[in-house]
Amino acid sequence: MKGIFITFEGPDGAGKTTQIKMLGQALEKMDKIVIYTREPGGTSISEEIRSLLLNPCNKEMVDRTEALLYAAARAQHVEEIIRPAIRKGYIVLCDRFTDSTIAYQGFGRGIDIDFLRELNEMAVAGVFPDLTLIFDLAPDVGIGRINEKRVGQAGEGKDRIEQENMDFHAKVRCGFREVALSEPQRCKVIDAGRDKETIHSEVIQLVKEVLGL
Ligand code: Z5A
Repeated sequence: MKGIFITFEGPDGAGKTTQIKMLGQALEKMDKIVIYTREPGGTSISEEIRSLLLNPCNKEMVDRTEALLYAAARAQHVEEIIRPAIRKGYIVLCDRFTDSTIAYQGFGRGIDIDFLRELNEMAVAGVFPDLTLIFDLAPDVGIGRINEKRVGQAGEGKDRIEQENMDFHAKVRCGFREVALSEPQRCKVIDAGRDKETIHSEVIQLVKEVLGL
């Protein structure tokens, strides 16, 4: 039996991680096997690449290096975690995937979108999400949530991408909206400015449709 692959996308602080946990718990109560993973990351090689990408000391990283590193982390993640889990019939919940590359490196950094699409295709080698939930939120609200979350987390400052200015984050939000418009079958936009439970109800509804429940 083929599994289901669901990706969670959106600007920083949109509440993806929160909703993945809530959805995962609900699915586990239905006796589904759930794999939780994230990008960049999910494997030891990809987590090492993540450290390079998010380390605020790496200020000299050029945009092409950044794009290629996200793709390299993705290729490893797909082969080690995502493809095998789908083959086993599991439900894979992935915090960020290819659309983040289009939104951040394409719309945010200005790298050619067609080039990034080809790069994504090479990285995923045929593994595409069945459903993508795009959490839409004004960047100042998202960054505000992250700042609040950081209070009390000793030693954790903003990462390299979070340190970008509001103009960058606004472009990223537009990027996600464009992705959603270009692939309405796969991508569902969720208003992430509402309370967690209301968002969770919408998420469950959309996921049940994909699962045929
Ligand atoms: N990136 C890229 O540029 N290109 C790529 O191809 C890929 C990624 C794959 C990964 O960072 C970074 O890499 C990311 C994009 C870039 N940018 N940055 N930085 P990450 O994985 O560390 O961070 P993230 O994915 O942006 O996650 P996040 O910032 O932690 O946000 P989140 O997961 O969407 O939100 P959350 O942790 O669930 O919630 C944040 C806070 O808000 C928390 O305190 C919650 O309790 C609270 N929250 C959640 N929902 C609500 C609601 N509904 N109301 C009020 N408060 C809420």
